[in-house]
Amino acid sequence: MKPKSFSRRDLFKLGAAGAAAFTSAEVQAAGKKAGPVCEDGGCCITPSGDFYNVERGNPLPYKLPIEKQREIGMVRETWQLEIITDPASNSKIERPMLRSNGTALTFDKLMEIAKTKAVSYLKVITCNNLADPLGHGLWEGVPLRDVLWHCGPVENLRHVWYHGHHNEDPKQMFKCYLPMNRVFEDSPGELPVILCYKLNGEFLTGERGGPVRMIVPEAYGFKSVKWLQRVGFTNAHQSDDTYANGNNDINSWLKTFARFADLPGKISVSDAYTIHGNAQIGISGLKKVQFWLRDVREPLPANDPHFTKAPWQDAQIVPFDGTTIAGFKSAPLHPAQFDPVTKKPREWPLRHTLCRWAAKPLKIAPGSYELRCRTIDANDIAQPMPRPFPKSGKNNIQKMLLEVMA
Ligand SMILES: Nc1nc2c(c(=O)[nH]1)N[C@H]1C(S)=C(S)[C@@H](COP(=O)(O)O)O[C@H]1N2
Ligand SMILES: [Mo]
Repeated sequence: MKPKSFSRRDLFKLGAAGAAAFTSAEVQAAGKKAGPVCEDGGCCITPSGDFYNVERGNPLPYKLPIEKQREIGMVRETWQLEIITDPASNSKIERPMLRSNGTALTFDKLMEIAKTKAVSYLKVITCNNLADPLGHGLWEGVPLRDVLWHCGPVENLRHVWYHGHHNEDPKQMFKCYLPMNRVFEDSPGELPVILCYKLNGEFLTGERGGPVRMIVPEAYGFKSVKWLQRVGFTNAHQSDDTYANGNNDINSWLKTFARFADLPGKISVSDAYTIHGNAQIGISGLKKVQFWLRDVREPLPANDPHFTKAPWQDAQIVPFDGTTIAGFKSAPLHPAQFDPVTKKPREWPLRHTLCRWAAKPLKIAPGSYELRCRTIDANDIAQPMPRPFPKSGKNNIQKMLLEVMA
């Protein structure tokens, strides 16, 4: 069985169960192509059009006629971002940015700020309701704080919320919250939340969330709101996140896990079999990827539902190969990820990204096998940890079947 079909099946299951977080339109949109698996190169860059979309909206804003897109600010020439205080709150800022009096942030103004503030970093986008990453690339933008400071924040500011274009229909609104301090400072080694306008050196397409989307480096995809239209300062102490209302844990930071590439499920005994795939590096980092090939005639380890005592074998993480990203016309690589002098990654693999792994080619005796993969995080803890609750990001030990023919 091909691992890609797991993800499609997962989607259909979600659809059939009417999972709370997904509208059927989202499931259909996400199901239109399989999640990309990077099969070569040293840093897994997904071309913009190969991302797997998770999107609400009927119609989708980037599919509207171009005149309408111009009217609503879905093209760079007419895009505007409003920054306001929450009308339901007592937050105070000195200079809101409003469409009504011509002070909203335009794309040109954003580019002006970008001249001194823009950064680029690698980041994987993964939906916390889906098993496979949606895509990985080099995102460029301006730290959100560098725009918010222009508004003169004063007091009663506990969160910012932000939402995208939603056809002026409150039911279609996709909204997220972030704590004020997450936006205004980054802990050492952490990346900033950015107002993002480029992926892999090209301006964002509408399908990818352009003209401007939020990118929240350590979070699952739902925090990275597309078609960004409005940011609000609020004194609310709790979030009213679209995904929270969809029965998800919104404090969901990226988890560490491994996935198989699209490996053949049937081989001949004379074939050398190379087990390989991708791994997501979550907030706990990644030390190792491991696999376990089990002849189905052998018993499963007793009383060990998460296979902690199985004879796992180490695979190798494919080293960084910067040739692809070196070719992108992008703002400086963020110093939390890359040394500004050598341009080399500070560690490999990098947190919040996708890497490749591969095992040495194997010769396997005829028979039926189960093949599994898992990760060991930077704290030496096997991931996934047995967590039966999927509201904060899927994370399972992937299994595939392998037949070796005589
Ligand atoms: N405006 C808007 N932004 C959105 C969404 C949406 O439906 N509308 N979906 C979110 C979810 S749930 C995910 S997982 C990511 C997916 O990003 P991608 O389509 O670029 O892969 O976008 C997020 N941003
Ligand atoms: Mo999502």
